[in-house]
Amino acid sequence: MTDRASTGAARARRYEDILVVTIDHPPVNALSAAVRADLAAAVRDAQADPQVRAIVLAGAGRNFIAGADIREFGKPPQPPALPDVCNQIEASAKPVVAVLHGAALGGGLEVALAAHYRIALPGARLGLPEVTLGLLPGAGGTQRAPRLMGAPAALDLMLSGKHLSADEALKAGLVDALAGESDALDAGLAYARQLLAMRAGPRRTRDAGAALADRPAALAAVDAAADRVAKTARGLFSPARIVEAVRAAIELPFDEGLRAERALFLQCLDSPQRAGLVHAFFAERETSKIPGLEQARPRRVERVGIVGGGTMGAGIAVSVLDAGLPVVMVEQDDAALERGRARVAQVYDLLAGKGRISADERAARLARFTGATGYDALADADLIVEAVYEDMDAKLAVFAQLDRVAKPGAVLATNTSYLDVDRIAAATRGPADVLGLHFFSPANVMKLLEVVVGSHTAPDTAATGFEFARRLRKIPVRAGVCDGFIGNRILATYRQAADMMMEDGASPYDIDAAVRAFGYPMGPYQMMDLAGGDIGWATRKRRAPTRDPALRYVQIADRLCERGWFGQKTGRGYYLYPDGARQGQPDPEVLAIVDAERARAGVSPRAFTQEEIQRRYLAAMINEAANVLREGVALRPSDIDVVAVSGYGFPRHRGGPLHYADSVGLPGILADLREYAKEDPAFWSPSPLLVELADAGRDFASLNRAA
Ligand code: 3H9
Repeated sequence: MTDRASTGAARARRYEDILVVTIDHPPVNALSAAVRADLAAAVRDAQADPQVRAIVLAGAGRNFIAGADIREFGKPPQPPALPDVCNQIEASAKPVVAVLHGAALGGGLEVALAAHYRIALPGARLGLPEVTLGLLPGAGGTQRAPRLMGAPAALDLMLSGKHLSADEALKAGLVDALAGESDALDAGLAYARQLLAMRAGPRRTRDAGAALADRPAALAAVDAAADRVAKTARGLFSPARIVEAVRAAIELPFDEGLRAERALFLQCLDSPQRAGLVHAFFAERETSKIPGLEQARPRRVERVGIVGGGTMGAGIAVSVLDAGLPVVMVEQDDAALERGRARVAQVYDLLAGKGRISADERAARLARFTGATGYDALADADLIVEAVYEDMDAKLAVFAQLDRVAKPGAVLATNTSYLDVDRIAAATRGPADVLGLHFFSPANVMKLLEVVVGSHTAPDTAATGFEFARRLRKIPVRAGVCDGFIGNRILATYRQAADMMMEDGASPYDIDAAVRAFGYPMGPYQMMDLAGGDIGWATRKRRAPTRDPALRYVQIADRLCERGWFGQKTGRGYYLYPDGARQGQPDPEVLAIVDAERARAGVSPRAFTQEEIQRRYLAAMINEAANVLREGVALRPSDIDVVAVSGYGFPRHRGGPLHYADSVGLPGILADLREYAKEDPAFWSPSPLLVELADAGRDFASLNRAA
């Protein structure tokens, strides 16, 4: 029986004396204005209805509630506000039970914390992940969670953004019971009936005190968290505010604590970091929406072949094995195959050693791995990834073999990081079956996967690439064919800008420090030392005959490589790594080489401020990103942002280079480029797309909306 009309976002229905309010707002029951209004009205009406003795809150579909509606942030607020709805739920004179299944996250968990009782179904995931969006739990979460689970556990939950399983939530004190039933409605009704039978009334979290009874210990946990955040949060805005809100939960009466939380929440909501992180959230979900591929059906992939057992091949193998698929690895001889197998086993040994996977899981994953030294072993593979070294002739030879052995309809992928996928495809009789799958190292860890669609790649081949990425839990980004695709092409440009600054007077250490100060975990020279300078050197030597003499070429990296200084693995590169240290030390000999190169190039060095280094680095990045977009190599600005954030360490809270460009304003970026172009027009020439957008008063985001 339906008791009241609503917009349908939350339905109220009475089962004898229990009112069940079901939040039904696909896809994830986010707390939109309509949901909040319906929820508030249902709880209010229930107070006055003598036939209702208890209230059950549940979610329709796959989740309880995934949180506040992220799409509403930054827009004018619409009543009722979520904190008020939560307070109203808590104030109910009739007991309220929340039944959690699927996601009970952020504002969703806060609704549950305001309820008087919580039960969780198997598979429920509970969390307060607001920190990942630059926010803090702003509907009472910072005040109620510590009252239930204690300050240390609540701080850990909110600062990490992690999800807890139903079991973990029970142990932590966040829920009262695990439901035996698999149906939320049945479970909620059964629990509410029990409460009524026991004459259990409302039990308000605001009055729960035991978990915070030891005030000095709780405050010590807050101080410790404040120290930790100061050391590790690298310029992030919301973590320190989360800590302060929890301090308020301990020091202030409940209502004052709520007010403190609200003030801190609004600071976060207004911060550019919140805008950047929310942009990154939606951008990641947008990458798989490819115009023209909506109708394409991915091909079935049950068996995967991998050619090459080096670092990349082995990492890809682990990623595929982790997804539950069998792998056949092909290497050229037994010794190379054994090394490949050992690399795969080593990853699992490490994971098992750290307790991340059980011994059984390790064994099961390795059991799905087989190796061979002949291509015929790939005859029944549905998808084959070539991961041999970066050389066109080597790749062509592999594809000629794959063309011979692969079954009809098998998808053939190359893991090249910059070579021409169309040329590789042309080595086969079926270029429609060929695409690039550019994994990032370590391939079993890095989320980004560039799906390179060649001029002959069939739509269902491309769709298979995206579906494969989804199974591997990667973030796929569509890229067109060009030298370096999206990520490496842009990287080459801003590295060149860094090299030019180095030759003009900034030390590699100044440049790294400026890039870290912007929010990157490491600077470009630290990164090069980590990756190994030899690979880039080999590429530069190969490309030397075709290099455009009109473009400036900085030779400092070559001078280091000629000495065998390839970075961490050789104990020195731009930095010194004495006794295998991972943290490098500045090297006076490198500075002397840089000086000598400046003299050789006829440059009189000048000083660079940290701000100038950052501006040039970003202007180069944004300008090349605009070219990549203009040429259609990337589909939309937000795809480039995803590549930079998930593959190249661009600080997530700044959203990505093009979101960042919009936030500082395109006219300013263009003015910088024009200024720098006076010194070197060939390198700094502004992208026509950037000029067009800036002149029209538009931003990159307007292109996202159009894509
Ligand atoms: C908060 O709660 C603040 C409060 O403390 C204070 C307020 C005062 N809103 O991820 P999926 C969309 S902050 C709007 O692909 P899955 C998503 O964009 C919030 N939309 O599915 C996508 O749309 P589309 C704290 C949302 O099954 C679709 O739903 N909560 C929201 O892989 C499917 O999403 C969080 O941070 C939302 N809250 O994963 C949780 N969530 O189809 C954020 C999702 O158009 N959400 N969408 O592309 C998640 O972590 C995952 O979406 C979830 C499902 C695990 C729930």
